[in-house]
Amino acid sequence: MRTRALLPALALLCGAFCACLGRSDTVRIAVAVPLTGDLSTEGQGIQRAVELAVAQAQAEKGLAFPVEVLAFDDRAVPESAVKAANLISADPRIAAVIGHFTSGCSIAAAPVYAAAGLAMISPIATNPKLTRRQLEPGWPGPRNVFRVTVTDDVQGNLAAEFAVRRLRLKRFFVVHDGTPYGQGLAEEFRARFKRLGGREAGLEAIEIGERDFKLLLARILEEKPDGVYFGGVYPEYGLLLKQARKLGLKTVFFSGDGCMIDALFDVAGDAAEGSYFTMPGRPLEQLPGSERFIQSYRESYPGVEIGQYDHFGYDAANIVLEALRQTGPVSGAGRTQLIEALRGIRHKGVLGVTTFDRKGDTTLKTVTITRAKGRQFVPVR
Ligand code: ABU
Repeated sequence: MRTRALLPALALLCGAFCACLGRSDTVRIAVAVPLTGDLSTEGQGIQRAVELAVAQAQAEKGLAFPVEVLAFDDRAVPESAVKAANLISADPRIAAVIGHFTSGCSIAAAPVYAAAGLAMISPIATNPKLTRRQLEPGWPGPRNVFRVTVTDDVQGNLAAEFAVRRLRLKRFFVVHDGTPYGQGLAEEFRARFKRLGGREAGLEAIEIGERDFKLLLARILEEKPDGVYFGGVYPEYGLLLKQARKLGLKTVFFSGDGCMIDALFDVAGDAAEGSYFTMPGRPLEQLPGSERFIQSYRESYPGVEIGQYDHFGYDAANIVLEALRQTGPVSGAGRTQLIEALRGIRHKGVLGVTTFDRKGDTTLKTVTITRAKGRQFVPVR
């Protein structure tokens, strides 16, 4: 299996808050996401959202101490994520990590942070294993992992129910990219689809970075399924859709949040039209807490489109800031205090009121189904 290319060194970028450098009570928040590579647009958006949350907190003087943001590039490669996690854990002034973006990176890095007693909040890594593992024996530290997104068991189940009950589809061909996210989501869909009486027309894995799906599509054409379910992210999915439509494959396509990203339309063009997606939560504009976020994001980053999942990063950062207001500045071994504060947090943010369950997962469980229409994702359920 090919993986995205590794950078020899991790890029360490200082956030915009250098005025606070040099003060001994300065608290650092790390944001560890893909800043280069295929998923860099999403990572950079989350970085901007975290920096916005911190800048607002400082401007509103809601904090008695300075906070700075340090950004680390994991390139969406688990090995790079572990390197970043080691660097982050070694800095005693980093109080918490917002990250990582992919489930593969998050799962790889989480035990490193646990061993250092460092809190991690993933904005959008959705594989259930990420948080479940910390309840198992042998976890190398405190239960330090949190996330603000609903998980793939909920997404996969809802997609299967919609496919069977609403779309009346009986035979699905399932494709995934072999990653913890893509394969995990596809497995959740398969299991529920079969329990609901659906039949599997085929199951195939592709590789990250794969660009030519001729052989796979020939097989799908031969099987004539009612639908294709894809577990993975948009760069590969966009090409799969494009090539499928070019070959005249008219079947229904369905995928998850990793494909429901505007950049899909840049890759797939009109071939994405009519395909279905699941996304955690509700579309940003429909969230009651979104107005201030949208306005301040646009003021701070004129001309920059708000990414599909930037507000997840924004809420994650505000949750860390709220916990820091309770604990005051933490560093080194004292960072575990922040984990305790996060466990009890009740944060009213853009996503709604976030609290965490015993596993560290958000108690917000809404999933929306959308359909691509005119290069937009239109909610259908
Ligand atoms: N949840 C979509 C993409 C991130 C992940 O790997 O989970």
